[in-house]
Amino acid sequence: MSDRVVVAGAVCDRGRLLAARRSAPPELAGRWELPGGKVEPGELPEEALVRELREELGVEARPVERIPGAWPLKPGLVLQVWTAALVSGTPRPLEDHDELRWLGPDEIHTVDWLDQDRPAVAEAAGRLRAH
Ligand code: DCM
Repeated sequence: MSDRVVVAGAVCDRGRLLAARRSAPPELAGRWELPGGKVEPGELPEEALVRELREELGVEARPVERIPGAWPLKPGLVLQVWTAALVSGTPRPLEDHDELRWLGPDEIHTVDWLDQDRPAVAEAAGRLRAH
């Protein structure tokens, strides 16, 4: 059986990347991540990303492109990441997070990212710098 996918968004706006601090579970609380969540059966990853960003942040976002790679989270669960553009709304920590921060390319390392998010964060930060 194939792995269940967790999809996360490298949400970019005006040259900055959105970081979200997890409020749960206890072993992940306080660490920073690219917001997202599990793809539901019958959903495309891009659809799941739009839904999760709407639920968690109260924004409309548009998936732009997949960041190559897939990072194992635990047995049967794998992380995939898309860059995403903010279409409307101002992100607020509605679910799962207790703080949000917009980070410029030189601020990427100022928060304690989840280990599994770091390769995609580095790639997204490089793309911010290039634009
Ligand atoms: N997860 C992660 N990195 C992200 C988003 C989620 O490692 N950027 C992990 C945390 C959980 C699982 O995926 O183990 C499901 O996420 P959630 O609890 O947000 O649905």
